[in-house]
Amino acid sequence: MITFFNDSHQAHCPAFEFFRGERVACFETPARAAHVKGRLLERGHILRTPAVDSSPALARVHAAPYLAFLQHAWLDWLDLAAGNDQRQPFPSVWPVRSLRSDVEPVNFIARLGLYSMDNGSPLSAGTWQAAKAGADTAASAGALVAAGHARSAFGCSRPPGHHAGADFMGGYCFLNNAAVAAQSLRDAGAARVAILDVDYHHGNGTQSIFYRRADVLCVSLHGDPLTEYPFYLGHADEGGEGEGEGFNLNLPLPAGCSSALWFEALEQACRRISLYRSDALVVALGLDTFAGDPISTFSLLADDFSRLGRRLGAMGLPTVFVLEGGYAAASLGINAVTVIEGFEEA
Ligand code: Q9C
Ligand code: ZN
Repeated sequence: MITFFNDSHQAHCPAFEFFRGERVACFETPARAAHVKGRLLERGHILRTPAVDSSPALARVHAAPYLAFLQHAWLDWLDLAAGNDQRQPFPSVWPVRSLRSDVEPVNFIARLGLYSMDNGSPLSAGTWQAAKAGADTAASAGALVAAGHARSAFGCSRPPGHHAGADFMGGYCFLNNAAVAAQSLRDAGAARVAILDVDYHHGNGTQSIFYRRADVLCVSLHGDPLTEYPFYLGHADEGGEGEGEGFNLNLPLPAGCSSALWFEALEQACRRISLYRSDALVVALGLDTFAGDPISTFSLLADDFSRLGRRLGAMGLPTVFVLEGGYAAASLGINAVTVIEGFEEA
């Protein structure tokens, strides 16, 4: 499969995150994408450097003040104090319920809190460059498929995107690559686009971006937010609002559930997408459903990833894959490419 890949993903390389109150090494690492690249090359897939600028799509799915904040965040951080190039900024305060989020403070950490849903999205010097290059891979894959030059393409993006909303980062995500791919397809003429999110975690950012729109159907299967991140979105009763009513489908599954149950949910997801009769499909390809994932509780194995790919291929739709989570880095390349090759087999 034609894959868009940019080595500047490596520029996003924070040193640590918080996990159960402790500083731990980041789960979301440059090695992840390196493993996917290695496996793609090993299996003879074609890697291209993205040549499409995602800026127009980004402007349609993200808020301008958030994009401006993210683009300048590292330099603003450096301006705060000598030695900050050796430190990582983290938000420490958030505008919940009765607080105002319509006035952007001057204080950098307060602005970081305003534009974050959690403290789990560490920034580093090259975060903007990497995230923008990742969004470019999604826009390039969308443009290629929209032009009919290929039935499918893979935007091998890092950092991931599906927790990032119109005006916030979260869950290791900064720019919503799946939303960029869907918007790129729409802007190139697809009347209806479906997004299927198979990451272990609910794609809260993607859902919220398209929640009031009928032109992009969002379907997600994921660990039940009652017990799993992102906790505050992803329930079964979230069906969309206004014009978007009926165009969001969540299929939460109990933590620890079997692959058999997961595939039953996938069937429901595929049925909903078929009914929608979309012109294209975007797959938010998280591989943290893998049995060996260090932060998740589903049990998918290699054969399951192949079956997933074949089922997606059988949908018969022009399809763009974008990489999301998956933290068993050494297995990520094999698992991602197994889905891709299953798709091509179908
Ligand atoms: N820092 C994706 O799979 N973090 N994001 C838990 C606390 C939440 C996962 C650890 C996991 C987010 C794209
Ligand atoms: Zn995930």
